[in-house]
Amino acid sequence: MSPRDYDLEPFWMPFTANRQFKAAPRILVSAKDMHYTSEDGRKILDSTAGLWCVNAGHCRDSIVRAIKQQAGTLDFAPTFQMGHPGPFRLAQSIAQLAPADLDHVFFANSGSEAVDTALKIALAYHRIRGEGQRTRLIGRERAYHGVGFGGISVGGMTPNRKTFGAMLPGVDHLPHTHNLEKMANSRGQPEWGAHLADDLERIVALHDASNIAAVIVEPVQGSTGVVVPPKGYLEKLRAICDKHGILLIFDEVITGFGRLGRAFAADYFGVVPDMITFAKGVTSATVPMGGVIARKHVYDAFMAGPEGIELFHGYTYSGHPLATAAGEATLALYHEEQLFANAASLASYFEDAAHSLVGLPNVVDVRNIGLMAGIELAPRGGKPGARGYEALLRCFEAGLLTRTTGDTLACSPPLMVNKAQIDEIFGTIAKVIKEIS
Ligand code: PXG
Repeated sequence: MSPRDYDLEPFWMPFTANRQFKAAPRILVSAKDMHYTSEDGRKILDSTAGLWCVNAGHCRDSIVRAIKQQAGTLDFAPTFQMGHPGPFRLAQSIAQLAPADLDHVFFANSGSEAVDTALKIALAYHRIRGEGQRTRLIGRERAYHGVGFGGISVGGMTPNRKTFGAMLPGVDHLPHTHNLEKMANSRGQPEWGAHLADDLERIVALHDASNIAAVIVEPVQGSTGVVVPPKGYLEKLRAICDKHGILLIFDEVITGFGRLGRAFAADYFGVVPDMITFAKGVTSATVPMGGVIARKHVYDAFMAGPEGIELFHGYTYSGHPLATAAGEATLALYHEEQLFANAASLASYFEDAAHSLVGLPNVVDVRNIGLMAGIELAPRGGKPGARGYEALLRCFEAGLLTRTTGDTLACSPPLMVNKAQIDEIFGTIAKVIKEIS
């Protein structure tokens, strides 16, 4: 192991058991295509695209070139009452990629900011149209919408909420759709569960639709461990929102940019939301970026309002030159290498490989869609998460980067993955599952 020239202590690590990690660190020092290199010189296969974000693969030449070029040409320019070509160009490319009339893009710097932006647009949209009493927001149990106060308020992952006070008022949650009895080991969308969307009618009846601004859901829940929507569920949500004038927001921070083999999950499921939030894959994670894609009627409502600044919202780095350059190069690479089509063509191979784990010790569920799979292990008595965490550590020792949430392992490789690498991912996981008790 190379000697470290830095101290591990000052960095307060996010979503990490700091003391545990610093006692036995796992340090990555470089990456190329499908692999990381660890500080002890081992090649680690990346089965999670970093954190569900390196969709194009690591350190791709054309993206690296574009960022370098941009850094030496225009490092920063304001986008408040000023402009530079980057965000205009990238917004056009994203609008072309997005379905239907999702054709205007607001830029942020992360998924959390994208979510807060979408929730704020929803509130302001109703107000500018004279329905300012529509202030209630509806999220879902087990949802992850980032870590801003908006995102944790509509989110539904208990540990992310429980220590942070009262959060936003006026939020309701739909039930989550995961049910082991009804859907264990489903391949793709479960047959059972569309009726869970009807709970939205219950919430509408409770508050009256005239008070509800928006519903936000991840089309496929990622962070909670890959929960795939039941057949017909998203269609129902869309229909109920339409009936009551409620905006539907798809949080596509994970599902966007090819994860399901199409540009967006909205394409895959054939359901058009009023807004899509995105981040991660837009730049293949090379430079932080997020944003919101809004349908024409949403943007137009603001443009029909009073002259002057239509939306008092934005970030210093909305449309940052390095991010927009990275975004342009990333979208070009997705197109040149047909990476979404590669994901689509490998989805059934990936599904078979994931489901080969069914029946191994402690595997209680395997679920998948596109290039996402969740492998749920039974929790050890009295120690939820312990078995999953051990699996994560053992996979890393065996040369595989994976993710765990509780006792569920999640796989979401870069879209350039091939069959041999898919075999290696699930082969390593199978070996580790057999080893641990
Ligand atoms: N929405 C969704 C659906 C997400 O998955 C965010 C918003 C927030 O994005 P930022 O860029 O603010 O982190 C996310 C992020 C994991 C994991 O391992 C998932 C995320 C982030 C880090 C780890 O499940 N999702």
